[in-house]
Amino acid sequence: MKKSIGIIIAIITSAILIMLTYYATAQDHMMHKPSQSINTAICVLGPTEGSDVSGTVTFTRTMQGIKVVAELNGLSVGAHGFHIHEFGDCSAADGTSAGGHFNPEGHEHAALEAEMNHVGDLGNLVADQNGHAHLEFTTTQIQFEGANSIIGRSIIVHAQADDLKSQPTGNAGARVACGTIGITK
Ligand SMILES: [Cu+2]
Ligand SMILES: [Zn+2]
Repeated sequence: MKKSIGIIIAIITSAILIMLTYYATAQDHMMHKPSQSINTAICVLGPTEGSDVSGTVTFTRTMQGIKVVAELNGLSVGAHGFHIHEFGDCSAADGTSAGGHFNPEGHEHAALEAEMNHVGDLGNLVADQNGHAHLEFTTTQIQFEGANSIIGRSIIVHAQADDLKSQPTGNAGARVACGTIGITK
């Protein structure tokens, strides 16, 4: 009788110890699990063949959407089409490896402000007399996750203005800069 009580106590003690160890391990995992969400991204753009255009575009998650800040140099004065293209591949000398406008929803090309457009339609950059363009806006059109995620895609800056209506590209001409969008720290 005494022996069996001893065995029962041993079993209960073991069970409690196993449970405590499991709980501590679970807590440890929860505390050290890295955040899955992406909060910032960057695109470093370089010139295509024969171009001098370069710059950066940063993306930051905010309560209102994703804030986009673009700084480009080496542009001709005036407006230049500014889009996210489907592929993050800038290997072709003329930037054509980046594919067409990022369009996961199958809409027509339009302005950034349009109700229906390509997810990649970011409108135009406008360069000053020094060839510098600065553009800032916040939008819910682009995402860091899901079907509309821009991570791993590219940004293309064009030689000419995007007219915001010609299909499928806004008639913005050659590609003068290309960069791949990547996650930042
Ligand atoms: Cu484009
Ligand atoms: Zn488009």
